[in-house]
This record gives sequence, structure tokens and C-alpha cells, in this order.
Amino acid sequence: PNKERLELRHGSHREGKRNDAEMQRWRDYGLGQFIHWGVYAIPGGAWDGISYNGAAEWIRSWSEKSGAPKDWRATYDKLYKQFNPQHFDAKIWAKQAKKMGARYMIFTTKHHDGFCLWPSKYTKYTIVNSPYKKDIVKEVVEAYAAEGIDVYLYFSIIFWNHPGYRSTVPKAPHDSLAYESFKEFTRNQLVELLQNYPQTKGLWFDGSWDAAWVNQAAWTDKLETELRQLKPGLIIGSRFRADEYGKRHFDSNGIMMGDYEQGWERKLPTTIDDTHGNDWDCVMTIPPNQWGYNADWKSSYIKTPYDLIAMLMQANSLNGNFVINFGPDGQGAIRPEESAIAAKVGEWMQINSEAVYGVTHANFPKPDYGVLTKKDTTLYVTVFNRPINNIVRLAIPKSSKEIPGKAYLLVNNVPLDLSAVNMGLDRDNNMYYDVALPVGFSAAEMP
Ligand code: FHN
Repeated sequence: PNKERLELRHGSHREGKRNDAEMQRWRDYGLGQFIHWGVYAIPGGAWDGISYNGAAEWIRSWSEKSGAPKDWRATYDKLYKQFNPQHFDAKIWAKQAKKMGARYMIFTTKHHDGFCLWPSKYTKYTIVNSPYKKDIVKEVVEAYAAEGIDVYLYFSIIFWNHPGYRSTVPKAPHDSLAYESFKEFTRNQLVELLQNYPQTKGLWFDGSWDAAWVNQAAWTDKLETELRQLKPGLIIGSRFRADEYGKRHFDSNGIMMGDYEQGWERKLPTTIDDTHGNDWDCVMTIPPNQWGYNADWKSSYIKTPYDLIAMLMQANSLNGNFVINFGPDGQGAIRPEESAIAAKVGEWMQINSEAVYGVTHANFPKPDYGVLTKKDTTLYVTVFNRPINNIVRLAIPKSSKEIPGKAYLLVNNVPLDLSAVNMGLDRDNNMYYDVALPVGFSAAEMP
């Protein structure tokens, strides 16, 4: 049915895609890294041998009813006094990310517990008051920028123990007053981050689902404008604010809010139609749902490099970026299992990154054996399920002006046998082209 279009005061700021250089750069990243790090890395999902049954970075919300140690919250809120990561070296992280092939990274400046990894002027709950003292955000931003990796700052609106924070819409006057101070505090911190770290390419918002925040359409709209003015070209996804009807990600007219869709968390679209033609990225955990460091990687399935590469290629074949999350431990070390994954993904990227960076969706029928990506006149065919006859068949619509000319293996540029197959047209008016894969050879051993 034709829905009437609403006149929105605080809906999306734009219809259609951004087409400036910064956004084009974002689109071309292909692969990114997420880092979740904070005081939650100290308990690492358990305390005194008792496991918390949730995501490790949420451990502060553990209740005694569900098995938490006595006065757990008070214990947690003092953890910053122990935060003194002896193995932390942002340069090591950045070098590893570079080797993995990441072109951008997202760093948790503060998560829902509110602990700030930069010396914020606006709260005492920061790194300055930990034994470590130094500005971690600065170290991270500089180390990654030095490797040519663009940095995005993750910022949680939720701040569990800020005195002004409210999750539900404040009703009583003292709650409203408190929330006003929280809004001002949030704004000040965001301005502070952009001023302190001018290399920042974008803000990655989270914890913006509370009714109290959703109810602030006019104020958050104004704040978004202010942040964008402060830093022209700034990239902000669809998770920052809601319109005046409380609609998030997409406004009440169905138009995306922000520069790219942030709804693809731990899941991927299956077809290009699922993406509605929007820019998007997928953020993915290596265990099923652990972002911060969880010492126990035995109790759940851990994605293999193969799983992650298959997801990376699926994302890129559907015009999205793929972001792999890492959770360094309480001493600032990336766990050996994550380092091994980064190395394996990196080995694969070393050979195949051409099929990842700067590519778009290839508007040809999707083959069953893998995915297609495209750049200019080159079609990249990533084969995950090698056909039993070693022949990769491409279906190309008869109407297409793009007819395969030559085929090569990316690993060594060895030409492959390519032949047009005249079977007559199929139901969908496709023509077929066969590429013969060398027997006993794979473009890169799939880890
Ligand atoms: O609650 C958080 C979670 O801990 C994690 O930070 C993810 C990352 O996208 N965001 C929230 C859940 O959507």
C-alpha cells in the first residue's frame, strides 16, 4: 500500500548515499578490526572461579541472584584501580591488524560501564585514575594511523554508573534534571574526543536503545549536526539517534538515519535485496557472542579463519564491510588464538585482497560454489565449494555487455582455461562460461 510520507523534523538528513571522498574511502575498506577493551578484561568473564553467563563486557550487570559474588558491582567499580596493562603496546596491535589486512579499526573509548580509556575532563572514571595513567585512546589512534589504518571511535551512550544516566524516560523533576546533566556530559565527551583525536574518521555509537535516549529526537538531531560541523566528512552509522516517533536506524519514512546501516551485528544479509542498496558493515565476534576478553574459549564454538573469510567474502559480495572483533586481555595482550586467526586471515588476504578492497557487488547470478565480487571490468570468483569436476561455471545474463575474456588464478597469475558453453539459453536468459581449475591446486589453502 502507498503509505503517506510523513513530514519529519528529526528524521534522516539525506536520501540516497553519501558520495564524498571520505565515504568512498569507507566503502572501499573491505575488512576492519573491532577492539573491545576496558576494565571488564580483568575478570575476563569470571570471578573467583565462578563464570558469568553472558558477554564478558557485560559482567558488571551480573546479579547476586544469578550467581555473582557478594557485592559484585562494588568490586567491579573498583577494578580500575588495578588496570595497569603491562603487555599493552598499541603498535603491536596495529602491526598485527595491518598484517591481517584491516583497513579500518573501531576502538571502544568507553563501553557501557563508562570507564574512559582517555583522560576525559568530565568524569573521574578514567584511565588517569588507574595505575596506568597514560592516554590509551591516543596511543591506539596514533599507532593505527601510523600503519595507515583509519580509526573510528566506539562510544557507548549507556553509562551504567553515571549519576545522571537514566534508561527509562525521566518523569520526576529530579530525574529530568539529572538526565539533562547526563546529556550535556555526553555531548561534552563527544566534542572532547573529536578535539583530542583529530585523526578520527568517524564515531561508532552503541547503547543508544534506551527509551530515555530514544525520546530525545530534537536534541540528538542537533548534536549530530554539531558533531558533523566540528569534523567535516565525519562518518556516523545508523545507531546514533531516533526520529520523533522513536524509530531507530530507519526513520518513520523508512529512510536510513546516518551514513551506513549498523544493524548487521553478528549476522549477514543473504541477498543484495536484504541490504536495500544501503552502505553497511557487519561486526562479528569470534565466539558466538563475546566482545570483551573472556578467558574461557573452551565452552563455545570458536569461528575458524575459514568461517571468517567466508563471511568476509559474503559481506563484500553484497557491498558491505566485514569487521572482526578482538578482545585483548587485562594486561593488553591479544590472546594467542586471536593472533593465530589474524595471521591466517592475513595470509589469505596477502593473496586475495584484490578481491576484497574497493570491490562491489557483481550483478550476475550467484553461483553455488562461492561468491562474486567486482572491480571495474574484473570479476573475482572466490570458490569455497570446489566443484567435483573442477569446473567453475559462470552464468552471465545474455543482455550483459560484460563477457568474460580471460581468467587467471590470483595466486600466481597463471591463465586458466576459459570456454563459452553453448547450451542454448536457460530460463533466465543466461549464457555460460566455464573456467577449469587446475587439479590438486588451490588459490590459497583455506585455513
Ligand atoms: O551491548 C553491546 C555489546 O557489548 C557490544 O559492544 C556490541 C558491539 O556491537 N554492541 C552492543 C550490543 O549490540
